[in-house]
Amino acid sequence: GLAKPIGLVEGPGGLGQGGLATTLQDDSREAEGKFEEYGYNAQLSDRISLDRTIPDYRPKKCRQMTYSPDLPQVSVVFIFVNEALSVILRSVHSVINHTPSQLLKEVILVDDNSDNVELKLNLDQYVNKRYPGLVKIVRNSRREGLIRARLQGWKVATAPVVGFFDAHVEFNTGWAEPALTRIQEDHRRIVLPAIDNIKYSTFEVQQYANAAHGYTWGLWCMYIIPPQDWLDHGDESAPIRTPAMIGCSFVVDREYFGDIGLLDPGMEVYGGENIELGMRVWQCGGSMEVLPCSRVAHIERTKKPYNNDIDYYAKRNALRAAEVWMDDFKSHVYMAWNIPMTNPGVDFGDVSERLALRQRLKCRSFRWYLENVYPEMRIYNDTLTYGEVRNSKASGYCLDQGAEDDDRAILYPCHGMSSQLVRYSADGLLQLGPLGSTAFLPDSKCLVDDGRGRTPTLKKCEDVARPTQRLWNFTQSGPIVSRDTGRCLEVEMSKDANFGLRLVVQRCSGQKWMIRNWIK
Ligand SMILES: *[C@@H]1O[C@H](CO)[C@@H](O)[C@H](O)[C@H]1NC(C)=O
Ligand SMILES: *[C@@H]1O[C@H](CO)[C@@H](O)[C@H](O)[C@H]1NC(C)=O
Ligand SMILES: [Mn+2]
Repeated sequence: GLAKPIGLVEGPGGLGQGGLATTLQDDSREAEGKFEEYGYNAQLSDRISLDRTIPDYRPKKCRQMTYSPDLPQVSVVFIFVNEALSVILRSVHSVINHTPSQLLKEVILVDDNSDNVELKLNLDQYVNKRYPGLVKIVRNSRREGLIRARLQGWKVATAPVVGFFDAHVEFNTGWAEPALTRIQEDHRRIVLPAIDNIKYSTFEVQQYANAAHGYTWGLWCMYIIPPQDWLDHGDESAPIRTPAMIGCSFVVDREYFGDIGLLDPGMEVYGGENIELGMRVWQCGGSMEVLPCSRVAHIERTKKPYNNDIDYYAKRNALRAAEVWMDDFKSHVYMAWNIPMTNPGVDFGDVSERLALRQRLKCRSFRWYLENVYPEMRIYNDTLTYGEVRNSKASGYCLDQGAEDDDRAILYPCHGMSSQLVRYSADGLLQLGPLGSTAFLPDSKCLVDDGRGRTPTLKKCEDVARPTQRLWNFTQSGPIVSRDTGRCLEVEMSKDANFGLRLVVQRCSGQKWMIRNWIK
């Protein structure tokens, strides 16, 4: 079974308090403070050996494989900001201990302007003494974000292959050889070591199931089930085709990475660059794969740096990727974030250089990529209008999917988040709630007038008994009329309803509805 549910990763989430039980009573306050600062149990990390070896979770077959004696060398880049020193050092020790020394050219630590003093002198002194000449430290004089921090590391790297990692990882035995082999065979392959989990509270390592890395239309990453042909093939050690990457670990030919445009330096902080690289490498003639024989364990922190603004940056970066790589499908990204396509309220900067790059590399269409690399994506190209829907009788209120497990649409003060995403499609469906995005997630539901009672319901579109019950006529500033019953969706004032407003289907009284955005 899967150790990791298929779904969003690295999303917001509360602190897991359970792990703190492992720390002693008298210093629990300090432990808690560090936990909140780093998003993992840093005090426990300080007590765990820097040289521990994690369990070997490679598929059995990997252990029998042999590799060429002339593999290219790798430069390993770790990026960090305000990370616990022991966690960074364990990442460094781990890669040095688990990479054949003739293959490891250097380790590059990129400090994105951390505040912690122990990450300055202490770190320098430690690595210069312990690993003289092997570890380079690059320091950003201002905070650039983790995307441009990786690019700083790439500039300094000298080996033919570069691996980029978060600085809270540990390496499995034999991680390097299969990755370097795949890149030596074809330098246009971007290789992702398979990811296992280091529990943030106990630092135990837990194996994750084989997965590819996908994303939603908001361009937020998630683990997905490997492609059917990989599953059918039945070889757990085989590379897994992947549409994009989670981003905490990837290995790439140094020159090729430069040729295809690195990561978009116009993106801020992190989020979206991992998806954009996936689209770009595939559309421009390369490929991306997860390699089950090459494994890295990673801490999913409960708290990230730049946490407060990450939604804004993820949205901004997503729009850059959409505008450059997604052709007509860029509408799906605007829909997913529930923002208009013109004047979206987000300044995504200048993308002209990225568009020129796409021209220069003569890259394929996004449609080609969807069909060949990410067929699990749901396509919403029949959408005519989308966004918040308001009634002239209650203008501060919007149609809302209400509680997720409930089948009632409601009116709720407008906030523009995805529970208030309404889509009206060419065939007359009126759908509410966040885009399901892929076959792995439930899709938004259809508004239904089943002719019984006065309450409109929300149902899975395919479950509606009579298909016409889910069809509506809707024109801007006009009524919303059921094609099945001829009744109208209307607002009724009622003392005992939430906010004094009830959503009903009734004989049309001439109420008008407005929807916010059009697909261009
Ligand atoms: C929508 O996408 C489907 C599947 O790719 C395609 O067959 C259809 O022609 C598209 N429709 C429009 C309006 O672009
Ligand atoms: C819906 O619109 C179509 C096309 O304009 C029209 O023929 C039909 O009568 C309308 N249905 C209702 C119930 O208003
Ligand atoms: Mn990470």
